[in-house]
Formats: sequence, C-alpha cells, structure tokens
Amino acid sequence: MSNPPEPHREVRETARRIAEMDVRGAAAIADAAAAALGVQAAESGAASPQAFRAELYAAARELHDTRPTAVSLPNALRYVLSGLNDGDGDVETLRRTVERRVARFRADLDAARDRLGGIGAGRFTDGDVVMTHCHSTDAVACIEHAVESGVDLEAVVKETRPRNQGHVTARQLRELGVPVTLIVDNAAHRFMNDVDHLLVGADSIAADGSVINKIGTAGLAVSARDRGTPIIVAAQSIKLDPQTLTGEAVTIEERDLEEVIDAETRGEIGEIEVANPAFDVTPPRHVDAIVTEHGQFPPESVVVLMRELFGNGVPEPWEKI
Ligand code: RUB
Repeated sequence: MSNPPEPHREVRETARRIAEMDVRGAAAIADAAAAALGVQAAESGAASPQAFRAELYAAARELHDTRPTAVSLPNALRYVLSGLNDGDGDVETLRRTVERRVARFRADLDAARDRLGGIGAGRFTDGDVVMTHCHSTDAVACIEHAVESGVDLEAVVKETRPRNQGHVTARQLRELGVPVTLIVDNAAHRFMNDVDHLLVGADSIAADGSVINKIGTAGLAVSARDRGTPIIVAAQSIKLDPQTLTGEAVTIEERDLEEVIDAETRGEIGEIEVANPAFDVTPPRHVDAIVTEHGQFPPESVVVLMRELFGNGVPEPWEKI
C-alpha cells in the first residue's frame, strides 16, 4: 500500500492548534476542522477523483487524531466527507461539493448555537444566579440570549483548573454586562446554596444521556443535586455521539502532566504519580435538561433525537487510507 498523501500545511497547522488547545471547546474544534478540510479541497492539485478523496481522507485523519473526546470533531469530518462517495463526479465537482458542505456546516453551527441559546434562555428569570464550569460557547449563548431579552442574571464562574477556561467565560460574561464572581473550583459546593442553576456545556453526549464534559462536571453535578440546584447542559446536536448507540464508550483524553505540576516542583515533592484526565462522565440521573437547537430533552430521551439525526450507521471515511 502506498503512503497516504501529505495533508496541506493549513491542515497540519489546524491540527497542531487543536492539539495544543489554541483552538479549544467542542464547537470551535469542529469549526476549525471543517474549515481546514475546505482549504485542503480548495487548494488540492489532485489529478483524479481517487487522488482527491485520498487527500481529503488523509487530512481528516490528521485532524481526527488530535483530541479524542469531543465528538463534534468526527461529526464535522463525517458531515463534510459524506459528499465524497464513489461516483460523485470529477475533481472539480468534488471540490465544489466539499466547499459547499464546509460552508453549510459552519453556518449551521452558528445557527444551532443561536437557536439553542434562545431555548436555554427560557430557563432563566430575573435575578437568577447561574454557576458555570469551564468555557462553553453553547452555555454562554443561553446567558447571552437571556440578557439580550432583558433578564438580569449574575454568574458564579469556576476558574476550572488546570487550564483556567473559566477566565474566558468570565471575560465573555462581563462583555455582556453580567456581574461575575470568579471562584476556585474547590469553592463550588460552598456557593451552591447561592445559585439557581448550574449551566455547563458538553464535549459528547452518549446514547444513554450521559454527559461528557470538562473534568469536574460530574462532581459538580452531585453537589448541585445535593442542594436541589437544576443542572442544565447546553449542547447542540453535533455533540451527540452516534457511536455510543452501539454501546461504544467515549474515550477520555489524558493531557500533559505538566498542566498539573511543573517538573521541578514535582521533583521537589518526591516520588508521586500525577494524573490529568481532561473530561469526566456525568450520569443522566444528575442532569435535568439537555438544551439543543431542536429543543430541550430529559437526558434519557436524547437517544430518540440521536437516532433521528444519525440513524444507525456511523461512517469513518478517514479510516479508508
Ligand atoms: C471545553 C469544554 C466545554 C465543551 C463545550 O474543554 O469542556 O464545556 O467543549 O464547549 P476544552 P462549546 O477546553 O478542554 O476543549 O459549547 O464551546 O462547544
């Protein structure tokens, strides 16, 4: 078998930016990956449809192998590549098909976030305090819509160690004029009595309604349950993981240990193990509602939407090379 074609440098650069978290968050990762496939298609010099497909599959594989947990990434690749089936025409036709699908995917992403934001906003009333974890564009969209329709909200924002994505959330909420209290992660339970909602995003949602999101979400949900605080997950439908329909488990990313502790400090402490799982799994019984662009669902019924959108087939065209 011949070597797979070398992806376009823009694809390599996008893959690097995703792997190193310059681009992060499930939706942004999907958007960047789709855009990179668009560049690969636009600038391809492939002489045959077969060569064009091979290039696109190789590019998709490079992007796919960057971060394992956010299902929005394979879902984006699947969506764009589904225009490349055998017998779909010459190189120019395939190029136009891919470009059209990339543009459509990216526009749908924005539209879905907007629609979801409008739906999620309906959960908030004047004077509510919302606790957030990590940074989720889908979650922020819910707050943004509420604020724009005149609802006064306040936020308790968890900083979210080890990467402090809470700072991004805090900045965006301040830009919306929302009063923000930034807290360390360990203070979350202490503040749970003072908040009316826990609002988080998702990297993947499994067929049984389990929510895979930034590490800490699962414990936070237990704390919220204990205090009777409703737990809302804002997640557009590209976060639904169709592979879990057949019982496959979601892979939890383990990141660089130096995100937790630098080598020097670690050495000073002595012989220790360090672990850095980036995500955890919140069981459906600890989630009140999953807010998508198609409406709100109790977690147990999200499987119906999943089957409607994906059927049972889950192609992985990047495996073809
Ligand atoms: C980000 C994270 C976010 C989801 C949803 O983790 O857990 O809650 O990705 O984000 P990381 P969005 O920073 O490791 O990528 O709603 O923007 O898709």
